[in-house]
Amino acid sequence: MACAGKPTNSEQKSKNAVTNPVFNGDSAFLFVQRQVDFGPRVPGTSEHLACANFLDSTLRQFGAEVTVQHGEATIYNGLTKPLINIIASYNPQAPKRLLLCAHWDTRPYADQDKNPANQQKPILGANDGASGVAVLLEVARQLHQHEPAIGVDIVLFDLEDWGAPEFYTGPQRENTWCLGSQYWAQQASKNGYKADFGILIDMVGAPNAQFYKEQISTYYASFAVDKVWDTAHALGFRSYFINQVGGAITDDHLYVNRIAHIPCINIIQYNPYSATGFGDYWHTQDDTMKHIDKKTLYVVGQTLLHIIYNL
Ligand code: AHN
Ligand code: ZN
Repeated sequence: MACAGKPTNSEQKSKNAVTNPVFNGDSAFLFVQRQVDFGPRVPGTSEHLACANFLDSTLRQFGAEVTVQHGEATIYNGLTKPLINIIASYNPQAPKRLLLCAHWDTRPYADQDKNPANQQKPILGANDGASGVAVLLEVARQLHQHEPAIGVDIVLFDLEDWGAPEFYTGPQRENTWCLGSQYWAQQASKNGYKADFGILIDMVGAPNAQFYKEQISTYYASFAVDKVWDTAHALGFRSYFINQVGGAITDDHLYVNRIAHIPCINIIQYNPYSATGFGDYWHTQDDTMKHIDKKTLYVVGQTLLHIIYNL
C-alpha cells in the first residue's frame, strides 16, 4: 500500500482507467434458473406471460427504461400468435449506442427429440432461450451499478423459436423463425432507431461451449466480429471464442441486419461435428439446467462488459 500524498504512477493510471465491472456468473446462473422455474415459456401461455412480467420488473429494478412491445405474427401454418418484445434502455439520449439482444421464448416442440412421444411437447429452454437472457439480466444489473459512457439497448425478442417443425408436411413459408425480431426491426426501421452495432447472444450457457465466427455476422458486420473475438482473446477466452468461421445460422441478427439495417452479429454455440450444428440436447426435452455452466455465462458476460465500458 502507498502512503498518503502524491499518487504513484500506477495509482494515477488506475484512477484514470475505465473501471471494468466484474460479471457475476453465479448471479447469471440464478437468472437462468429463475426463467426455467416458470416452465416452458411458449407464447400465448400463462407461463410465458408470468416470465414477461418477471423480465419487465427485473429490468426496471435494474434502472432501465423499459418498453414492452406487444404485437402479433403469422407462424409457419398460417395461424396468428401474440408476441411480447421487451426493450430496456440505458442512457436513452446518448447518440453512441450498443444493441444487445437474445430471444426469451422457448420452442413449443421438442422436434429433435429421439423419443417421438416428446416431439409435440415444448422444451424447457435452459440453454436455448434462458442462457442469453440471463447474461443480459446480469449485464443490466452491472449497468445499474456502474453508469456506462454510452447508451445500451437490451432487447429480448419473443417468438424466435416457432419455426416450422420437422414433422410439419404442409405448405412451406419463408422466414418462419425469428418473428419477434422481424416485428421489432420493422418498428425500429420506421422509428429511425440507430445503434453503432448489435450483438445477439444465443445458447451461451453450455459447459465448454465453442463460438465460431458465424457467417451472417461476418457478412454484415465483420468489424464487430473482430472486435468481440479480439476482446475475448485479450481476456483469455480463446478456447471459447474460436478463431475460425462456422456455419451461417438463421437467427434474430439476420433481421436486425436486413430490416433495421443495424450491423449485428451472433454469438452462438456451434459444433461443426454435430448433425444439427448444436448440442445433442438442442430442441429436445433434455435442454435443462444440467447443460448450464456459470463459467461459460461468465466468459460471454465479461466479454460484453469489456465492450460496453471500452467502446
Ligand atoms: C435454425 O435452426 C434455422 N436456426 C437456429 C436458430 C435458433 C433456434 N436458435 C435457437 N433456436
Ligand atoms: Zn431454438
